[in-house]
Amino acid sequence: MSVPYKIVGHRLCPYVQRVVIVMREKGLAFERTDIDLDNKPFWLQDISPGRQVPVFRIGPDDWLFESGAIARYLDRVSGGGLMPDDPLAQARHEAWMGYADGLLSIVARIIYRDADASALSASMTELAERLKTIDERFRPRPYFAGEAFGLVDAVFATLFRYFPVLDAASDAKLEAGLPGALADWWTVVRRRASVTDAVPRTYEAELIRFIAGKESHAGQVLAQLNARRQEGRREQTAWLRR
Ligand SMILES: N[C@@H](CCC(=O)N[C@@H](CS)C(=O)NCC(=O)O)C(=O)O
Repeated sequence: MSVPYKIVGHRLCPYVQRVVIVMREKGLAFERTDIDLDNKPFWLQDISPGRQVPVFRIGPDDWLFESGAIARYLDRVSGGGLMPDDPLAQARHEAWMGYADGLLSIVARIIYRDADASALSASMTELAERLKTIDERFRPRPYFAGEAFGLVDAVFATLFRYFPVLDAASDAKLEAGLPGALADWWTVVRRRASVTDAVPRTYEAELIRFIAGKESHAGQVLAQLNARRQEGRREQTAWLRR
């Protein structure tokens, strides 16, 4: 009897999304269990040495960790196509995925650590500058991988998905300010089924609530925004009942 592929993840985690996007692109069936990272199940340590997600079951009691390793493995065992065959092109894609990880670290700094408006603004500026660098040196044509969607597109998609929410927390606007080629790429990729299916329908609202629970400046701004929205909804309901 074959054992289904299983992903242990978290509803909002960008690394989990990479694996899910690959599974969807390949049309592979899987089961997904999302866990609470503030209250990790005891069994996580048995299957994930760093107690992180994603973890991926490839067979009975056989688990893989690290999103990059999982994604590349899945691509190889299902006929390839998401990474270039040429070693040099492959190395360049690896390098840009590493660059995307650097941008995700800046996003994490915004969510968890930037304590005031000026720290937030500096991080947003850094993100905008790095996006400009991507546009200049690794311009999508029309995908980052060329004619076909690839793993590097999946990785960048999980990063770009943060922008509307970060923009709501700051005066700087990443999404509206995207350089032309990146804006065109994002318009297409954000609607791709594998990308939309990698997160819950309520992703944006959940992300806002998640960040609003943090003590960072972005957290405080989004908590106020949430409170205003709730107040607006209460007033609307009261008006409808009057
Ligand atoms: N390098 C890892 C990073 C995974 C990661 O940072 N996962 C986060 C959730 S997005 C996590 O499990 N955090 C819990 C923790 O570090 O304790 C990968 O690519 O799989």
